[in-house]
Amino acid sequence: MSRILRIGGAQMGPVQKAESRQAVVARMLDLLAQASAQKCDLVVYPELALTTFFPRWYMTEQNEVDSWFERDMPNAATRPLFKAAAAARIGLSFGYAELTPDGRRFNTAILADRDARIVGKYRKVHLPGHAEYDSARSFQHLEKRYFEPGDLGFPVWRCFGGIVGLCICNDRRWPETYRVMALQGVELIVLGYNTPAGNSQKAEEGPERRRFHNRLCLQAGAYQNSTWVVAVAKGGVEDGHAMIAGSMTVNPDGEIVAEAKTEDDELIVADCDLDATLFGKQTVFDFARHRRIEHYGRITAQTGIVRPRE
Ligand code: CDT
Repeated sequence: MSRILRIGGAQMGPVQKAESRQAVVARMLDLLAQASAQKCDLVVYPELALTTFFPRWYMTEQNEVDSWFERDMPNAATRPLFKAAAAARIGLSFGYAELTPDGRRFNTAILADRDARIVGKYRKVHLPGHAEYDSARSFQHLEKRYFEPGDLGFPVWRCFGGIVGLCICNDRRWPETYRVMALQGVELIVLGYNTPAGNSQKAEEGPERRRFHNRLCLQAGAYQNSTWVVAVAKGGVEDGHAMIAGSMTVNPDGEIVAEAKTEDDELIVADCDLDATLFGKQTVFDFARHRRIEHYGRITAQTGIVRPRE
């Protein structure tokens, strides 16, 4: 049986601070309608899709912080999206800020099947940035202030006839992210991202270098783990802060097969043959034959660098 999934990467243009969840969901519904017209099986939206990228704003009032979080999923604002996806028989993935009943806060993404049932949840493990206001930076990135690191690891799920995993934004820069999922046989990794167009600590680093790093990580992650990767951005300028956009789908050979042309709401569509992951997994990246775990202990035994003694 063919395992070709048509996947829509639903890049979103900027979401301003003042934009309501309802207005954002209306845009997401429009992208879903485009995906449906193109017969997509799954549509993937960005990280923190429902709001602006609020971790760039320093906040001290917990009420204000919590206004960016969702207590339930689906909820009143997102229910129309789940309903429309179920009616169109299209799977969904998107990111949002999650506030749990016991008061924990995570940067979260969900995967829903064709009945719009949530079958997978992932909480971002690699939180970038800092926890306190940093006047040395040209702008803030306060994910370590507003979220705790994900506590669910890197699970994968049998869904859409294949094995699917999620990660979020900065996770894509870390080879461990892909490898832990690949060790569970992952065939498709979907992720959303909000990447600033500049480096707050290095003025000379602009959008071109940032787009290069984006492609470098996604293409290497796909190739080295023989998996499809669908990476979907929020782009454009949010309240004066530019982001790189550049959503793409990468095949298990590490080649880009679809790429966004704009920095706005834009659907990129690719047919992803999950069987195309098999060759790499059975040859160069046949983990069972070639991995040498006796030499990898440091990967889990230490976090920072330990240099040899002088
Ligand atoms: N949202 C998010 O994780 N952004 C980070 C910024 C870090 S800058 C290297 C990212 O990896 O794009």
